[in-house]
Amino acid sequence: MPGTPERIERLRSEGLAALAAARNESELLDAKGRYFGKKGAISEILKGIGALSAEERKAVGAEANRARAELESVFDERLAAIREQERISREGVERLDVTLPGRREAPGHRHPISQTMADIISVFRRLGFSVQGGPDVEKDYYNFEALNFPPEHPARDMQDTFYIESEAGDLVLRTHTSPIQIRTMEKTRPPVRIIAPGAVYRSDSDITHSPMFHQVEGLAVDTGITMGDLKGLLTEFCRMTFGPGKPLRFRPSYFPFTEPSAEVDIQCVICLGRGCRVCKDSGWLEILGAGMVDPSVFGFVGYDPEEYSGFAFGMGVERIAMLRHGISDIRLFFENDIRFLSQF
Ligand code: FA5
Repeated sequence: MPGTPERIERLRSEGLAALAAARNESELLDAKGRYFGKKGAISEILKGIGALSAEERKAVGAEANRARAELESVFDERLAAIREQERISREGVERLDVTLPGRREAPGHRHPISQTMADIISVFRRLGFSVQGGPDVEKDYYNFEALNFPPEHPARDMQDTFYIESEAGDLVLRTHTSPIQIRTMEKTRPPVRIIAPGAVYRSDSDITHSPMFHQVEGLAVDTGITMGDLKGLLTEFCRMTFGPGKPLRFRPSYFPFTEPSAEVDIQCVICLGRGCRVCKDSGWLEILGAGMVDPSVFGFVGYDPEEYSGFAFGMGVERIAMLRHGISDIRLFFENDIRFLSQF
């Protein structure tokens, strides 16, 4: 029978249907024989191709070869599936090769920042502090105003703020964890001893600054609290976190919500104080800001500054992790490179 593209198409689809319908190996071989085996209809067409005109020969040849290749590949798949089915019904089970090596699950672990955060929290828990939380999207009032940053105050520029569009125009991504000081004092009376860990956001990026990073805030308010208590606590924290003998220094500083204010630096672990690009040649890396709670902050929460005093601090978790592990670029923490993360 002459080969036309229409006939080849019909044989191709009949052949596919016969392969799909075959229930065992012999029905499969039968379908092959009829359609594309040595004496099958498509092979016959190819054999008779010499009788066609050059143009027809090309079209019919290409079509028939394509159909035969497709049928052969479906045949191979069906044959493998039918043989496996027959083997399973013969042996009753799927084959289990107990000599193959096992596939071990790679156990994960916590991210180095989460580990450092958990360690910081554990140190302060042991020192009698409880843990508080607060929202990442914060009201201007809590992030700035109640912390004694009046609107338009130049100190607001110390923190490169991400503003959130809102009707009242009063939302920001919190630039520090200090708003939790206000939220805590609004709902509790002294004595207060809390820490507040969490993510904070600033438009800031280089080897020691990340646009999203973590802080742990601390606040203690009671009668008779002094700067000596603050220094003692932070010195003990550093001893517990970095081990004894790690040089640290208190430096005078300024924050609108503490007076007096200080910053604490730890000797740079990368250069051991000699000066490098991580510590900007100073030999020190700043880990936290701190100070005695400014009496005007107590005014916002209704605490009597004549009766109570307190200290507060806010530490950078990434900086502490960098110092503990000798890491020279903060951005490594956020690149999710498993070769880096699996070292911790
Ligand atoms: C503050 O954020 C104050 N809220 C800290 C504070 C709390 C002072 C309570 C007084 C009382 P500062 O902007 O310096 O301060 O940030 C605190 C720490 O966060 C820094 O010492 C540093 O360790 C870390 N830090 C600041 N910016 C970044 C950043 N972009 N990336 C990573 N760490 C940062």
